[in-house]
Amino acid sequence: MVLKDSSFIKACYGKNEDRIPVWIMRQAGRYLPEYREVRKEVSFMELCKTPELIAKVVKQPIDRFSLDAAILFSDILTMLEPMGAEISFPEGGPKIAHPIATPEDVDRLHPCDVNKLPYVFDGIRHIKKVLPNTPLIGFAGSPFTLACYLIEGQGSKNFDKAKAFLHRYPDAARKLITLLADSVSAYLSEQVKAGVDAVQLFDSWGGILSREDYRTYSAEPATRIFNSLKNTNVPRIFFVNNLSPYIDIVRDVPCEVVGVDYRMDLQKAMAELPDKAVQGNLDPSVLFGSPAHVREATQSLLKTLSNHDRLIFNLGHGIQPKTPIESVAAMIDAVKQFR
Ligand code: 1CP
Repeated sequence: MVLKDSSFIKACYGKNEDRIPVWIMRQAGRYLPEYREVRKEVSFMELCKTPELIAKVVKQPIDRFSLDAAILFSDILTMLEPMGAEISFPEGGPKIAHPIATPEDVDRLHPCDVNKLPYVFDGIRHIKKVLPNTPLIGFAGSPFTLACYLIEGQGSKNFDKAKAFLHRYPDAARKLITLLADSVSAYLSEQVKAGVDAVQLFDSWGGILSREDYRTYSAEPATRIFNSLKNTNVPRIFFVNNLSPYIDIVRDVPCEVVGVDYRMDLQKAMAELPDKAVQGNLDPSVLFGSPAHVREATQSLLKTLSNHDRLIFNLGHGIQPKTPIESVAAMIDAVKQFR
């Protein structure tokens, strides 16, 4: 099958009349026993740096559930290493040594040299060999999301230090965001050259900003990145965690698809984004219910929508590590049966 005729790619352009495509954010991960098996042998970093293993774990959820798209296995923080950041992934989540605290720390970072990430692009080529008929999504973190980790040094609930940095050092903040935006552009463009069929920008933390700051630090850099990818002719997906307060701003960001988090009414998002496809947005915690409950919740979400031609079904955020597999299967089956 030519991939541009797949339900996933057609839905990205709002032209899907077939079955509704479905994939799951974080679909290759710890809720899968076969992924945990691989992780018994190698650390997360080693996994991200071994192209054969990348392809193996990307294929796992596709083999198990026949999902309609695969996603590259890596992390949003991977590209920060060649920029000069020291990253590690201990049990409790990622850590960055010597977080950014001053404008001088920003000056110490370099633009991302994509030649230092050969395992990512080799990984993509390996995935295309083992999954030639499944659209493959490449990805990167949004500049503000990456800045959050660079400044905070780790995950956080509100990323207060990162927000304070924007206002304490506005010139350095703009410099950092522009450096990250240009690095993300180069990184995604190289992923497309290696063979990905779509790209997703994860704006996981832009949703903690005021509207004014969202414009400056999320929407503007996203626009810069997506404009740079325009001629690649792959669909561009913008996942915005906490979309609702900014949806009128996001409407003007040049992308084909907006990923909607679980807090927002999906029909409302579709109505307010008439020229875009939407991706989402079942609450990941629904999957902790029984298969019958999950089936019902999936159908009832789908029934609220007036247009299914520009829908890519997904969760409204990443799947959680303890999610029961039977519920995942029930959700996917309910989507596949719907049309
Ligand atoms: O133990 C393990 O196996 C590591 C857990 C893990 C995994 C499986 C991490 C650490 N990252 C990943 C892979 C990953 N991360 C993927 C590819 C797989 C897929 O989607 O199937 C992707 C797309 C990401 C993206 C990512 N990493 C985001 C954006 C998405 C989101 O959730 O909003 C973010 C914020 C991260 C940072 C990160 N990396 C890992 C963790 C646990 C975290 C979150 C840390 C935090 O904020 O507390």
